Amino acid sequence: MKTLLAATLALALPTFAAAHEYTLGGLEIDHPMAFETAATAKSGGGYLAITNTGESDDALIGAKADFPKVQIHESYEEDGVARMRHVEKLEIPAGETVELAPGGYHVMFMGLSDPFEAGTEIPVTLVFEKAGEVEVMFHVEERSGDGHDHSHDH
Ligand SMILES: [Cu+2]
Repeated sequence: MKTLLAATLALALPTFAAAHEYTLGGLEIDHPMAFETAATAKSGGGYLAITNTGESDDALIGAKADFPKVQIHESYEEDGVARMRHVEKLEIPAGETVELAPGGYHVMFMGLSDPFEAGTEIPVTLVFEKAGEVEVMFHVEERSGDGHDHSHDH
């Protein structure tokens, strides 16, 4: 069983590593991903880039996934301490790209019962103020080891 699983993962890896994107109206959603989490992690961050190729502004107003709580967050620093706050509405101005990346905006998946494992996918519905909803797959990727550690407690 273990061998079979390893073989399947190896076959699937090139696909997972490749960039993937989605479009919804004038919005282009590029490479939704999350990093694998520690076994005890109760939350994990999701990252992606959203480009508004349309003529009018839009906004990301939420995300839905199969976890007890999912919110759009913004990381910031206060007195040298890394903190996060819930963002009700993340503006995606016409003609601009907004990146959700470690250290900034992210989709926060909270109340995990199992850790995120590299090579798996998380289905997430992104909710936009005007364009509506779109389901995308967040690819779970390995941490490089020397990158930013975005794990944090709530
Ligand atoms: Cu967060």
